[in-house]
Amino acid sequence: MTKKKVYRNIMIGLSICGIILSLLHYKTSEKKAKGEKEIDYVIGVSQPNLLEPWQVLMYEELTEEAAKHHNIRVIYTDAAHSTSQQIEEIETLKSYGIDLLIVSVDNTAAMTPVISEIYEEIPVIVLGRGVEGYNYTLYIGSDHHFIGEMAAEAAMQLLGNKGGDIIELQGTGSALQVEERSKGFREKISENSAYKITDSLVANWQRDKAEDMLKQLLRYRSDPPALIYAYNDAMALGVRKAIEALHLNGIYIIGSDGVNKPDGGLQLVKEKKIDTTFITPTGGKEAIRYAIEILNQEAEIPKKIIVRNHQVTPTNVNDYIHQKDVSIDRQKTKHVKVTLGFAQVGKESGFRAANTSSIIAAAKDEGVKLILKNANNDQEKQIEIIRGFINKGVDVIAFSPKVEHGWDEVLQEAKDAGIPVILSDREIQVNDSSLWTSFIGSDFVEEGRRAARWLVNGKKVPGKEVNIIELEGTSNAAPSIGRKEGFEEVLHDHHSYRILDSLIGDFTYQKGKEMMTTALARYGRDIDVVYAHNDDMAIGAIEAIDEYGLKPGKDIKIISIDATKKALTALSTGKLNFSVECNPLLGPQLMKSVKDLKAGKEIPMKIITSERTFTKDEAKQEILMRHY
Ligand code: GYE
Repeated sequence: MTKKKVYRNIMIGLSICGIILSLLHYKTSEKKAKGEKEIDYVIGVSQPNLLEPWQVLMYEELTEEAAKHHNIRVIYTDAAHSTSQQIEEIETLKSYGIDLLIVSVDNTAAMTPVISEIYEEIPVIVLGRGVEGYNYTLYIGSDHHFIGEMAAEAAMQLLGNKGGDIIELQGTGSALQVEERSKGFREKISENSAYKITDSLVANWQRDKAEDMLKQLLRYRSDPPALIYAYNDAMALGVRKAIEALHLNGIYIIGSDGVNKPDGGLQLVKEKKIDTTFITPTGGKEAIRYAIEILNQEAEIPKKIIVRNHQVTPTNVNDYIHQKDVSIDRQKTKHVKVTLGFAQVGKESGFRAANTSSIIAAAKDEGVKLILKNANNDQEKQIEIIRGFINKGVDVIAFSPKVEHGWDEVLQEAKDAGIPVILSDREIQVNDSSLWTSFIGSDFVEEGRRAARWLVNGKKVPGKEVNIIELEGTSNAAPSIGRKEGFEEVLHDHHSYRILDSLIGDFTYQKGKEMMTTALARYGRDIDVVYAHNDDMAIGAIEAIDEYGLKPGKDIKIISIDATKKALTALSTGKLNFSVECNPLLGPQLMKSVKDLKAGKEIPMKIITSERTFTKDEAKQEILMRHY
């Protein structure tokens, strides 16, 4: 079929969809042939509907940002709440030859395989609402579990200890973010038995449907609920209309999205039609900016950008209504002058050495004044260093927290001093999540899952029972906790795999070797596999196995995390069997965030790095390019 016919069929296909909001009237080659402005890239956008105000805002942000970049053309599609139509439109966009897809989903289960498939051919940015797994280039959106927790805290503040009955009004029944939000809400609410979720309804994000369902539910209800939590502001407005129609009083309403438009969440809070809402950025502007970076193959692209949500109440609503654009525009923050105090956790591993080098090099490249001090794996020392930065009055503080707990006091001091804090490579647990501004690092639970998936997929170890020795990192450190959780989560469904023993190797070569020697003395040839939370402990274990008289990589399989060069070398020689990457090169992203912060921009709540895994053959290729 000639290109002309393909083009004609696509045009027919697209017009059948009947929902195209803007369509290319030329092919790039034809455009170039006519000598008109160069179009470097064609980007496809697939939205599940343009009925929700939040999706409309996403479209507006996408189009506004796209208009600034004259070397791209964007095709927008709107599936009008039909999953089958959204799938059809994505196929059409693909057949048209787009260079990158930006997609927002409603039906996670149906859209995940479709996105996985197109991701095999072109980059995909998933926007606002997630999909299962990691088969996409970049996710930009909220942590929906976190939004659910915020809503629960707001509900408890509104109801007080008296508590009361709560109705939950969800968007759709088949969306990952609805499940995550409900889980976050219910987990937090269940902490106090005075609160009871009596009903959970699905109103498809629609105001009128919410109104009708609530009227039906409450019309004959003798005891109305104390509070209704609607997953978007449109449904929250429907709740308000139903309550007014039934002449009910005293029912609190919580919404979500915080769109600044007529009948949007901000106006509803201002007009006291709802009690509170949460700003849920659509990520539309960032999606276009990252799309161009991806297509230009610029610097490292993260795997996930988790935007920050803000609670809006009658006391702060005007601040948000009049808020200026806080989205990040690198062109404007490039030359910002800033001083960063970095409290490095220690020098315990190859990862750490590469991480420190990356931070120093990136500060130099970005013109950031860096004061880097090393705590030598001592939390008290790290707190002292942070206090020193506060007293010095640096612009931003960043640190790699040795462990998850014990930071509330010193971070409160930083907050009181007006100094934002960025967590580098490890997260923390604090009572007030506003004590830290952003986290840049890995998904440790996924790293643990990847290690276990390699082990259980395919018969890596002969025999029925597989006995595993786990070498854990520093106790109570986020990577140790997450890697253990993810590994055990996968093993949970494979009963022939069991962890014989877990020993603390503290992420160091020396302790890793000592612990492996202890394990060999205890279990000897019963050991089939070693799962090491990092390479340094794995290398120590390899030596201990050698000295014991067994062959590492053969008699005992070894899995490790970090994928530093020494691990890749052991992998290529067969002494290690599988390596999960944990990216230490956080410097460039950290410096961009530091400058954006100083420029008054809002940086993401979390930036999760993109990471791979390596088998023996893949290691041989990677080693040629590795400098750490
Ligand atoms: O895996 C290990 C280092 O915090 C992710 O700490 C980092 C971990 C890394 O000692 O090698």
